[in-house]
Amino acid sequence: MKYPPTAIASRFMTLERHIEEGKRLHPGATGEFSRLLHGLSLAAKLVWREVTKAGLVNILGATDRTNTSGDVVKKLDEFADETIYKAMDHVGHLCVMASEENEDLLHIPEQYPHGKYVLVYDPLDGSGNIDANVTIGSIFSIHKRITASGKGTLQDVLQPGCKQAAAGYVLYGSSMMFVYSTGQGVHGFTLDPTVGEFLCSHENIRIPQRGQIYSVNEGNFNRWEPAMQRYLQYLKQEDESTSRPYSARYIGSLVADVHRTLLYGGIYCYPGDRKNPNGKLRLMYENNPLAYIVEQAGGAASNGKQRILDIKPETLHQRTPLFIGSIEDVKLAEEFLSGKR
Ligand code: AHM
Ligand code: MG
Repeated sequence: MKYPPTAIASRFMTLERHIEEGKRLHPGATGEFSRLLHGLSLAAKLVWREVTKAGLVNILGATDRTNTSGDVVKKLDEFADETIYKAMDHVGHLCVMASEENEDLLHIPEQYPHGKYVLVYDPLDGSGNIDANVTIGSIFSIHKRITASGKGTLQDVLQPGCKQAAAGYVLYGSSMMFVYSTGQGVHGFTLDPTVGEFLCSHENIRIPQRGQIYSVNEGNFNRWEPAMQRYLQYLKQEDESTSRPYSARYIGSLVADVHRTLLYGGIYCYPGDRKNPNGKLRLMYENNPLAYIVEQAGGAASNGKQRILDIKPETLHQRTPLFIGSIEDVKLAEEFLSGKR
């Protein structure tokens, strides 16, 4: 044989194959979980198709506009919301869904079978950036249901992040990426648009123990509590022995900011402030799935006092502060916020 099999395998590891191989690590796996991930990757491609057209067609307008074919034009975030729901509602393995775009639970239509998993998603995070062609993303979280059968309930959805069975995000950037974890490390796939396949580009991502980048909306500085202000000032002080000052990077698209943090290390913060004591980001749709990913890569995620994944959610759209990234950076932030430094 001309090429050794392992070389070919690592070059052409598709997302589909990766999911299938992962299934073998779980002897009792029925394949339902794999089909969920396939469904999500298809939904992601459908969203990406519209995202890439965003500058070409009049898709950014109000929902009541009509496009040249006479279809009602949807905003991209509403399109993404509906696309993910419709790609997943008939798969047969979900009992209920919840989306950041919807106040209430999204039930599975009666005519389709109900399964044992719950899907929670943020269809298009950072959508405020669409008009400027800045990277945006989708985030997803999968839990196993708690109730026995039939329609899923709020109880199935409101589980702490540590109970997630899988989580991931999709990045619509200069290329499109699908990053996911089922509790066996974090793996990143880049779409090859010429063949329509996600190919493994980032096997087993590990976040550096400590970084030199902080990412926060510093425009809110004067609203922060003094401890948070002191922490930021510390990061900006010059001290070669602790590699300070840190560099500042803030895209304002959570998925993109967290993705960079995952690869380069450092910390992303969305703290509480005088106006919004719990910050802006939502526990179920944003913080939990990203915390799961970053922990799986060897990092940490905290609300400043407590591990994000340990928080018991009380409501669907609850917000929490978020400090996420390299383990040492998150620990340092916690020390400042608890007044230990
Ligand atoms: P969204 O879900 O409505 O898009 O809001 C979340 C976004 C995140 O992507 C981003 O990190 C954050 O809001 C930016 O907020 P701010 O503009 O306050 O810095
Ligand atoms: Mg969001």
